[in-house]
Amino acid sequence: MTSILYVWMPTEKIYPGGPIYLTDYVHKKTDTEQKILDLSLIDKKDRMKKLRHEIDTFDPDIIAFSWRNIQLFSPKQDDPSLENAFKFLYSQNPVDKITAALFGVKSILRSVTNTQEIVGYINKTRESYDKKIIVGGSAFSVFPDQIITKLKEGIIGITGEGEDVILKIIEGREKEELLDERIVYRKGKEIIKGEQKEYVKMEDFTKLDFEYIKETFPQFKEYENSYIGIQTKRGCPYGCIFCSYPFIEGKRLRFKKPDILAEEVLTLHQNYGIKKFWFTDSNFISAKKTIPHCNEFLRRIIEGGADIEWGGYIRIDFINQELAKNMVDSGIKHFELSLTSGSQRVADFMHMGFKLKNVYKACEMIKDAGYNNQEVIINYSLNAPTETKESLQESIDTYRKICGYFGEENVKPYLFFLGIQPHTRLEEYAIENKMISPDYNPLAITPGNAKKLIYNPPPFNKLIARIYLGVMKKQDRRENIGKHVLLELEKKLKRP
Ligand code: B12
Ligand code: SF4
Repeated sequence: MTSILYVWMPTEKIYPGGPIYLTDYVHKKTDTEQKILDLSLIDKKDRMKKLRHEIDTFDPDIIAFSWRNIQLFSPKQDDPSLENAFKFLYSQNPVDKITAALFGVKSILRSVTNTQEIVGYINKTRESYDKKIIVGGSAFSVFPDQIITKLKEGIIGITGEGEDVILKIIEGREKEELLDERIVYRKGKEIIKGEQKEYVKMEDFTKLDFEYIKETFPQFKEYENSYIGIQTKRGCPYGCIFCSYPFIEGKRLRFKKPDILAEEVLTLHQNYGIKKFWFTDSNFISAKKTIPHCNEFLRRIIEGGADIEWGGYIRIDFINQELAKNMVDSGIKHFELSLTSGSQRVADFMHMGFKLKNVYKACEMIKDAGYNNQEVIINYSLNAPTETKESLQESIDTYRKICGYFGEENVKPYLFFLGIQPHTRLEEYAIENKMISPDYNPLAITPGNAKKLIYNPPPFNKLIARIYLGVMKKQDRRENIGKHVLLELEKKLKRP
């Protein structure tokens, strides 16, 4: 009988959905013995010792490292890294600049050290373990070329979904026989990649076996009060220029059956007391085709009488009245509208594929559905490609219009800057416009590089950064940073 040890690489505590889905799938198709070890829950100083101990006692035939995050900083409004990056780059106060530089060095060190730590676990394991090592997870999926070159030769990386490729590895197929999957491996300096011929058939997934999961993952109980990730579908048919999700999951939508999904939520709620769920799809509601599926899933949760709270990335431009009602009644935590820009022209340039008039119609539906004062978050990336003074004003106008539906006190514009990621059209655009060089290293975290990879070009870079820093200085405005930045920006734009 084959055995696999899955190792969830240390990151800020988050439910290890990837390895859990993999173990459940493998369990239903084979008699493989499996175990999940979550290194995030173990003190850093004890992690290597614990890993060695598990390898010695469990003696797995395959070690499957699951690596979720590599970019620990994020260009969003309440992340201290953004505030400090802006202070360092644009503050006119020399003391602020020095303090920010020190913070910057610290957060760069944190990111670099975390990456080195993770690469270290994999490569050190290789030194004393001569069976199969495989690596997957979303960090690997976004940066396969950069990561595989850091790992010892012979280790197999996998981009994207892992269910079927793991089955083939369990069957004993060698890397040369896996080129019909998205595998990545190294022969000296040469990187060899396979191409996935068939998606995993998500529509055939059966209900997760939680008793088995608790057995293979004894640390599961540590997550009972956290958001539990439920993936309802894979793929996103849109092509927003900054987004790498279609590269990770593919463009074709694949759905898990809604009755199975609802049963999973209800079982977790009723038998394990779970109250908080995150629908971890690239986008829970995206194209029109997703609407009937979302409706049936949410309706079944409501009928099951579950008192839960849920979140997820959603687009509302295609929702219908029934879905608006089901979202409200099933316990949506807040409406997070991923608009990116409130200017139709800029949204079109970014290939976002929505029409603002449909967003407004959807707001009306949500109101009519008995909306009960949840927060409405508008995700905005100010200073997006082709931004002008007029388009900035249009985003402010859109914010006001949405306030008109839900009340100013409930609407929170949430600001983040676009990050330039591999496998995106924005990366190509930035190279074409000489913002980054064609041979840039997306993982080199130097202050110069970080500045380039956060998309905030002139002429609005300083203006927006300084307005943001001004707002951050006032404690009472930190509650709704985005709103105050927009209002200040409007004042500045109106000045002759
Ligand atoms: C949902 C989501 C969130 C939710 C998570 C909610 C929750 N409770 O789970 C929220 C909004 C909170 C979030 C936050 C963050 N996220 Co996020 N998130 C996602 C998203 C959309 C889906 C992740 C997911 O859970 N998928 C479902 C599970 C089942 O899939 P999976 O883990 O990928 O596993 C599959 C495969 O990867 C593979 N696999 C996994 N492990 C292994 C191992 C082996 C050996 C093999 C063969 C295969 C394999 O098989 C699995 C099943 O098919 C992805 C983008 C995407 N489309 O993947 C970004 C993503 C994972 N997030 C990312 C980041 C950076 C973050 C943040 C750090 C952002 C920030 N700075 O705040 C935080 C970190 C939070 C934390 N504590 O760790 C990055 C990670 C990569 C990177 N660039 O570093 C991604 C890829 C987005 C991106 N393109 O940059 N996120
Ligand atoms: S931003 Fe959302 S809608 Fe656009 S491609 Fe990414 S997941 Fe799809």
